[in-house]
Amino acid sequence: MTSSQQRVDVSTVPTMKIYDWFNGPYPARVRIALAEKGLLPNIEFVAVNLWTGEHKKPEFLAINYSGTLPVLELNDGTLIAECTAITQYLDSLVGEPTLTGETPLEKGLIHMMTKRAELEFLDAVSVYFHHATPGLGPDVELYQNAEWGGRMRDKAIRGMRYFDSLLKDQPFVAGEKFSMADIAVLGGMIFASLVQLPVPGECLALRAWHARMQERPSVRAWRAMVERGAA
Ligand code: GTS
Repeated sequence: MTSSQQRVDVSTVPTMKIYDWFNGPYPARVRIALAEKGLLPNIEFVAVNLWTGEHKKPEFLAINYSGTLPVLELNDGTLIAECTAITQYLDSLVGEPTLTGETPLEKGLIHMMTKRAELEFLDAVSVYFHHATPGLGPDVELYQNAEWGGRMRDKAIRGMRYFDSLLKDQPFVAGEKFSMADIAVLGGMIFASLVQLPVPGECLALRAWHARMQERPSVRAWRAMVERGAA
């Protein structure tokens, strides 16, 4: 049986929980993936307040050892953390086309570019935020290293230039199709915008791709949820 034959109809998927924070960049990745897959109606969102450090309290660490958002909880209590893992699960569950690839080559390239989007861009912006800015505030940021944060800021800008160079020659981050890798770079753009880290002016291909992404119904749906606030 192929993976697409194992996928089920959205209407048969039981309600699942997502622990997240409404305007978080990593939560955005999963919210956009959910919208792409038509799964938003199946989700009960549980707000975990990052600004009060709820994600570092023992109650939440029991849900996710890493103390990060988002986390998916299935209706049998199974917990899946990490945006890539959650997206992989949702993608395998329902719907066409896939976000994580159909062929072995697509799967490999999408996985590589998603990891690269995290390592070279999104995670670097996150480290910059937590170390070289006030971050989530003194009660949550118990250790900061501004020098490391500054280096990660420079790394994130190099990452933007890298994705710009890639998008000069192809429409999407992993090639010809929209995928989880585009969503990961979008996460980086969302975080960069929140921390006022500008995209270099000469990154025209990255800017054009970003403008195109804003037209996707899934990205519009995510933005509408952010505008509605914590839910
Ligand atoms: N590798 C994790 C993933 O992919 O899920 C990273 C998740 C992550 O860093 N999430 C952020 C977090 O929990 C949420 S947000 O900043 O995007 O809203 N940060 C809190 C912290 O203290 O690190």
